[in-house]
Order: sequence, then structure tokens, then C-alpha cells
Amino acid sequence: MSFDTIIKGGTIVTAADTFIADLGIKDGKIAAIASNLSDSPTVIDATNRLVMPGGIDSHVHIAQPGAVEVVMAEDFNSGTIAAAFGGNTTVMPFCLQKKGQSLREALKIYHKEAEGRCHIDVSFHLILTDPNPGVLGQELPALVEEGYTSLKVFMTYDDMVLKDRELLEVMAAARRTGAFVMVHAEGYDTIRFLSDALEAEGKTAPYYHGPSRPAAVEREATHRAISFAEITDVPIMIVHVSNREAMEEIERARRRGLNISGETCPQYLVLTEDDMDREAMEGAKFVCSPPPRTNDDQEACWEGLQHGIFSVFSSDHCPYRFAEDGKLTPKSAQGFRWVPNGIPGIETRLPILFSEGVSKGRISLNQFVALTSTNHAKTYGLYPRKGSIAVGADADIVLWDPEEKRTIDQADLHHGCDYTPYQGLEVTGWPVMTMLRGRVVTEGDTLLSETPEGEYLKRDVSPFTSQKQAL
Ligand code: DUC
Ligand code: ZN
Ligand code: ZN
Repeated sequence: MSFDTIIKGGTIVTAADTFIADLGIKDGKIAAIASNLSDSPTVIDATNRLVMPGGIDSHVHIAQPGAVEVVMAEDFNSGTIAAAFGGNTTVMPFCLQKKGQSLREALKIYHKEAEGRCHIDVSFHLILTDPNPGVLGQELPALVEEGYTSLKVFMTYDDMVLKDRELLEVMAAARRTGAFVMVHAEGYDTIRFLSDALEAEGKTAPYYHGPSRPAAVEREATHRAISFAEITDVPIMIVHVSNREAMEEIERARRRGLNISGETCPQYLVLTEDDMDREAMEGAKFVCSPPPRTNDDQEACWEGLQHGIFSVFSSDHCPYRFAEDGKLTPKSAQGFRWVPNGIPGIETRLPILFSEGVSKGRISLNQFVALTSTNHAKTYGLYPRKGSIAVGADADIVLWDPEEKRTIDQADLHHGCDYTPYQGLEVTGWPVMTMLRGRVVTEGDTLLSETPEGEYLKRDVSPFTSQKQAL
């Protein structure tokens, strides 16, 4: 058999196995895994490299509209280039429904933004902010059929929060349609109550973003979301879990046999609340929700990753520039509640988990692959096309140098943001080549995909919602 490309002599890592073999790629698919493959015009030497399924980042925000005076510092071109340099081959951004807008209108805008600009594959989750009977009864079932099989709901934010009754209605609709529900679990009223009290005491600096939404706020909402999922009999994913108490809510639910998944992110492993405690507005660079917390909470997030309480590790890339159109919007001078919530991380997710997790002996290589790729594909209906190295799968591959040492530096990154919250973090292990369906997108510090070749991915319903075991 002849191949378009052979990747030779690398150490192949999947969620299950680690072994040395050659990979043969034909027509964008993995066509053979064997020793001593030959017959290809292109042979890539992968000696001393790890050969892993490309990262799938199932939680990113790209070109998402927010407050009028604030602009997200990323479009689909820069976002997917940065993701590729960070070892990713698929990203899953959110398509935000504004109140009063139909889901289809929102999708039309996002598809237009993404069309022709993506250097890696893309698939959208929906964000439901206006779950009226038309949306839940007509649009959602049709869209699930068309491959939009997951949605996010918010338990906070003025323009996105759903009432308890609405959360229940969405979950009931998910039960009927097979949509998989992701939950932002922080309580609206408790945050408002605490924010008002802090402001009354003159505590308005970015640091007070943390105290305005302490762990109990997240724990309470997590418990409530899980209770609603139990009552409506649906599986849910609690996204961006930041602390021990919320992690333990998920753990307890799983022990009780509920189908509850959890996600955590780099900011909860390597940042703490102290990062928001900086001179002037510098702390705003670390304002995200939920906020980074304590060293013990970092430890809890590691435990969650090690023990499978968290099945996916995502970036929650949500970049705003440290400038007037972002973190320093004039309103943010009035207090922390006006600072846009979110930090960049699409390019640094894999190196941070590899270095802090694999290189420091906290997780295995196979756990790394599961947490950064395979479990995302399985959870969100992309498996087995994506997320594995197997004959017949898309040849979406990252070649990794496990020994390369780097210091994370904004000057080296490709994202649209003008800072990284991980500036100065020393890491061991770095992606050296990213390949999408057999074509090299990035090699070293060079972008090789001349035209954006990323495709939009329609997804199957999650095996969780179709009652098949996913993980
Ligand atoms: N939720 C997210 O998922 N991302 C950034 C901000 C937020 O509240
Ligand atoms: Zn969120
Ligand atoms: Zn997010």
C-alpha cells in the first residue's frame, strides 16, 4: 500500500496505549499503524517524539459578542492559528443566542464569521439565553438532528442567566432531543448580594472579583444544577470547575450513580486568587469566572483529573485585551463587576497540562491524551473520527517534544490577545508539529497552512444522552 505521508519511528500515545510504530496516512485518514512502513513521497522522522491525537479544546470563546464597548480579542483566523500552534486540531466555540434572537439567526452569524477563516476543524455549542417554547419545541430538536448536539446554560450574568424553571425546561428539552447540557454553575443572586456588599465597603479593585463569588457560590449552584439534572433525568457537564467543594459535589453525584461530568481548566491548576491582587488594574488580567482560588483548590483540581471526576481539560479561552476595548473598558474603573470575565489560554492549555501533569508525574501520558483529546471527542459526539490514533480516524496529529523547555512568553504566542496570564511559566514539553487530516498546519514556529483548511464538524449526539456509555 502506498501512503501520502508516513510518520516514522515515533512513540504513539493514545488514551489507552503507548508504543513505538510508524503511521501511514492516506487521503487525510490514518491508513496503517505498523512497523517499517514504506512507500510514501513524504516521510516525517518522529524519533524521540510523541505522536498523539491532536488536541480537542471543547470550551473556547471566539468572536463572541459581549457588552457593546468590549471586543473579544480573537477571530476564527487568529484563534485557530493559535490553537494549532498549541497542538490542537479541533476547537469547539460557543454560539451565543442573544435574548430575542432565534438559534438559527445566531448560528448564521457565527458560521459567517468562521467561514473560510479556520485553520483547524471547528464545531459549535449553542448558548441558550432565551429558551422560549419555540426554541425548545421546534428549533432545538431540528438543530440537534443537524449536528448541533450540545448547549450551555448560565446560572449567572444579567444577559444570560436562566431562572430555575427555565433551567428545568431546558434540561427537559435536552431529555427529549438528546442535546447534551453544559452548565455554568455560579449563583446569580448570591453574586449580586456579595458584590453589592463589597461595593458598599469601597472594595472595588479587581481582587474583589474573587470574594464576590467564593467557592460556596459555585458549590451551591453546582448542587442545584445536579439536582435539576437528577429530577429531569439528564446527563450534564459542569464546566470550568475551580475548587474542591464543587468538585466534591460532582464526585458525590457520580458515587450516587448520576451521569454528571466535570471539566477543569489551566487557570485552576496554576493561578490563584493572589494573582488578582496586583497593582492598579494589573489584577484584571486574571479576572475570569469562576475565579482562580487557593492552593488547596488547585490540589483538588489535580485530584479530580487524576481520579476521573473531571473527564475533560479545556482552556475556557475567553480573551480580552488589556486595553480600553477589553479589560480596561472605562467602566471597569468603577469596579470589578465591570471587568470583562475571561482570560486567554487556547495556545497554552496542552503545554501547561503536559508540564505540570506528565512531566511532574501527576498524570500519565495516556491520561493526558484522554483529558485533552479523546474524552472531548467521546463526550461531544466526534468519536471515533476524532480523538484517537486508529485506522480510519482523521489524521489529526500532534508531534510532541517531551524534553523541550520553554518559558511561556506573550511575544511567542499567536493568539489575538495582548497578554498571557501565564507569562513566565516554565514548562517542559512542547508541540513541534500539528497536522490536520494529514496536512501540516504548523511546524516549529512556522505556519504552513497557506489557506485555512479547517472544516465545520457536524456532531453525533453524545453517547451520554443516547444512553450508551461514553467513557
Ligand atoms: N464563562 C465562561 O465559560 N467563559 C468565560 C466567562 C464565563 O463566565
Ligand atoms: Zn461559563
Ligand atoms: Zn467559557
